[in-house]
Amino acid sequence: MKKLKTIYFIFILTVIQGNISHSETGYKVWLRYQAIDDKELSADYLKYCSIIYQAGSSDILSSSANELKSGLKEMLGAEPVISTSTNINSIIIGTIDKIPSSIYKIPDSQARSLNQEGYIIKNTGKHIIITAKNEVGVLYGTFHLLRLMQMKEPVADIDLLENPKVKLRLLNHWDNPGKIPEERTNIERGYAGISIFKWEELPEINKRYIDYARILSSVGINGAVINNVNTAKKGLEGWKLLTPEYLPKLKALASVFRNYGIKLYISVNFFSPVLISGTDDADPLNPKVQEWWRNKVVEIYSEIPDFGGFLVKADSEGEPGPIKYGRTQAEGANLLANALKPFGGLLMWRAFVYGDKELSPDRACQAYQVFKPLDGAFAENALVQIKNGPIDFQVREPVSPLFGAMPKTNQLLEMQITQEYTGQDKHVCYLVPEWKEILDFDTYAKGNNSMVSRIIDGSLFGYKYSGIAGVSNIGDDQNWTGHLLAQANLYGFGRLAWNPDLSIGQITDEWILQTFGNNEKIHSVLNSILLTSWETYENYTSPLGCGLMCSRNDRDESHFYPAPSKRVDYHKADKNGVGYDRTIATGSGYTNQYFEPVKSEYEDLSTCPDELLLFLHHVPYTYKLKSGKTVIQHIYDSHNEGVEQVLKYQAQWQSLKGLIDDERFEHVKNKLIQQEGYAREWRDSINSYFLDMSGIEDTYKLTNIK
Ligand code: GCW
Repeated sequence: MKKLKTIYFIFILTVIQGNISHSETGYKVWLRYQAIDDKELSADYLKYCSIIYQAGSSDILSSSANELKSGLKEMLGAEPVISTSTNINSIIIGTIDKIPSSIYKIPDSQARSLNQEGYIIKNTGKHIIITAKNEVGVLYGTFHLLRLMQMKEPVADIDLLENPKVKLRLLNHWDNPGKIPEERTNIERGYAGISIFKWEELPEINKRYIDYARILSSVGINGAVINNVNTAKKGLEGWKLLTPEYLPKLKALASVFRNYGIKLYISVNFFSPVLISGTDDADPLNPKVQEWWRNKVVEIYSEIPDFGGFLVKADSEGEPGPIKYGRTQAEGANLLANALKPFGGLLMWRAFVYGDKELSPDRACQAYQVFKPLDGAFAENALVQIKNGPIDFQVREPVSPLFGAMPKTNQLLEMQITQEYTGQDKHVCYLVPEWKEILDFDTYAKGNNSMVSRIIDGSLFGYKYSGIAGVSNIGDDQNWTGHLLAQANLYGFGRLAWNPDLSIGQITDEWILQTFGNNEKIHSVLNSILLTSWETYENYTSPLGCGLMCSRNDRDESHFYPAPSKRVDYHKADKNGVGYDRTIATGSGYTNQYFEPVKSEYEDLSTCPDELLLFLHHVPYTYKLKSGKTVIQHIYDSHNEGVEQVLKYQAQWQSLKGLIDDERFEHVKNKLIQQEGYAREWRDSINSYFLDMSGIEDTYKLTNIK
């Protein structure tokens, strides 16, 4: 009887759940490989996909074959067989030189247009061939084919050639190895649990490292800096990665990454010789210091021959640098770059410096003042890594004027995937639209069409090395990113790094289809939420480019709660007006760091874009925007609208009940409920602050807002 009851219960559950087969944690991210229920389509796929022919053998090729085997098994119900014959229909994977010419001869012109990581996917009628110059290209091609299948695209006529446009496509972890001092967190600015890198267990490999590498590789990321740029601040121990204790651990991680085309990089402390070996100083011009670095690098490469290189935060927020010895940032960078050079290693030197009393009192001006004069002084294997904006990953900032200002210096663009200032894991804030604006920004460094994307793909100045680095949002939460929808940021970052010209629409569609399937309703709701979420967050937190309205260290999460009264240095609000005057005429002169016509556009109040107005100008509250509204009314309205948008998201999401598995549905639902609370808090705090400051009432008053 009991058994019968159980069966009945299961039956009822199944009926209630309708077409939802199971719960999902989000662990698989976009690599879900859901069973394809369209019989015709799966029959089409099966024509080629029950057999894999592997031309050649290598670890990377095995990664491709394994991904195909598990992905196809889940999508089509049967694990493909590895065959040694090419006579039957199959998927063929291998580099161009290994593909039997009797099967297919890649036209020379095509082979020539492939770069080192590019690939070709070609359906010959009998075979789907995935080929490339190098095995890593085959792996990227494999992920591409699997992506198409997850999106239920036809493969019968597939004939494509893809090259990544950007050479260095990197994740930067701010994970802290070793003991974590009490006031620090395991991941600086991490909102998805603790680090996935288990240093106490390494060199033992856990499965999560492999899944991590699969996830990165599936979107084309080819390098990871696995520890925080803060390496010694307040007792942090990241600097210890250069000690012998850690080398076997690094080696183990590198061996996992290597199979997925990912290079291992680490952040190092500029004072390492002093910290580790007790040398008298760390002066870049001291031959003993130079020798120390050379030996250290030899030690690393003897164990990890494809080690990527170092990332350094120097003379910044307590991390030491060359200034102590009266040396320049370039002299500091070159010390390490020269040591890495014989092995092909790279040195990435961050431009995030501010606070030096000799520089302009306006923080936004400072990185340019320090780095611009050093153009041409950096070694050829050194890159200067520049945050997208001149301050610090605010929800809205102008593009850093350093882009385009150093034609003779390799540059990397640094963006933040982890949502330090954009809602952490509590707010949905899809950053692809923001990143796209940054990449599409025309610097005019060499006239029209000098977009940031062309600087970091190396084409504008013919850089030897260049690329994009994203501060990781990965942690050991089951879903990797804390907020499930933040997975879209990781996905979008990788896709944009691969090709900055991809459209927002394409990236978003790809992510939704792979992560939630092809139900039209789900698609339209997610599209609508994701594509407006950045604007929504901006609406209730930060009007008109007026950044850093947030708390420093109040309550649990810093940079999260509203604290406008503590940030007057940044927004300069007083009784008469608001905004930071950065003009040449009357302000800090920051606008002078741009090329024409951007310089004049920003300098002139009448042409300055509304969304950057308060970043660049100080105006009275009654100043009229291009929309016709006064600044103060815009502040009130946008903050009210922001909250309304969150309420709309809740209703939209609720309409998906029953269409998405319960676990993911409830997760997002709860996040949106939390978000509403925080959005209200922001709105009330900012609006009442500006009411107090300006003494001007909200004339429109959206009183319908509860
Ligand atoms: O603004 C700061 C962040 C710090 C970070 C720093 C940086 C790693 O709040 O947490 O430190 O930027 O980019 O170096």
